[in-house]
Amino acid sequence: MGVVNVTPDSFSDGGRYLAAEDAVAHGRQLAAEGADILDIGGESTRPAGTVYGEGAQPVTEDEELRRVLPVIERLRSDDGPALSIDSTKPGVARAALAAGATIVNDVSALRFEPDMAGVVADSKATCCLMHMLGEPRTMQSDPRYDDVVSEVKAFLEERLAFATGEGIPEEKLWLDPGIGFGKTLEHNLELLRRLNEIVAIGRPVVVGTSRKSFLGKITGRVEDARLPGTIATNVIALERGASIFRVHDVAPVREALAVAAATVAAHG
Ligand code: HH2
Repeated sequence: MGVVNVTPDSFSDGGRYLAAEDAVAHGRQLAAEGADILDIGGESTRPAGTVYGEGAQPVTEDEELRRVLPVIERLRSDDGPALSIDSTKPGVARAALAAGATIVNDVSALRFEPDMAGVVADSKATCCLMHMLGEPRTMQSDPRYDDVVSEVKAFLEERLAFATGEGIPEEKLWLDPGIGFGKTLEHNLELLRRLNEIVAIGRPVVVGTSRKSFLGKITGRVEDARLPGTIATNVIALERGASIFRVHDVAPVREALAVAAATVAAHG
């Protein structure tokens, strides 16, 4: 899953693809690099905190639509990778699905807006349910868990039950532990180390480690220089059973995952 951020303030590439033509060109580049899915977002979830400054500013529905719709319409006409809308707003998801997206990536796991579940159910879209502690602006202020993996797992099981109860078929649901969303470095590492426990729920697991700050805490590298850490964590996630890898750098991660997958594949 390649990331297309049509935002001025995303943590690693904010402002780079804010113009629709730049975002479309970037999406085409990621498609050429082998992305199976393009995840298109018009609102950053960058948290507030010392390394982030103020955090991302909330975006109105109109502005979010103005950013993402032209990009979805043009990428759709390419007949390329499946398109995912990264949004928590039902109005944005509905319009994106009408324009050709087939996946809703809701980082609130259908919690922020009561209408979101119905939009997904009615459209028969696939939906990614992600764990987040609290909400983006506050999630990084002293997150605490007794056992992060059990708590994230219980949350995802509850959200899965909620989503199916709202009429979204289980086969349409993906789960994501939400790396970096209300987690310390240790929490993120523990979730990756024990990702098999999340995989055991029985739905495809999405992981998003790409360029995130916990990698910088280990390597000392800035966002653009976190590809080695991104590759290491995605390889571990694959070995632990993840199946969708949300990344900014599709070609190198895809290549690393092809080798990792060949290595772990069972034969005979
Ligand atoms: N991470 C980000 C955004 N959306 N969605 C899922 N399912 N999983 C993730 O880990 C995830 C996500 C944050 O990354 P990015 O889009 O690059 O930054 P920003 O939110 O600042 O736009």
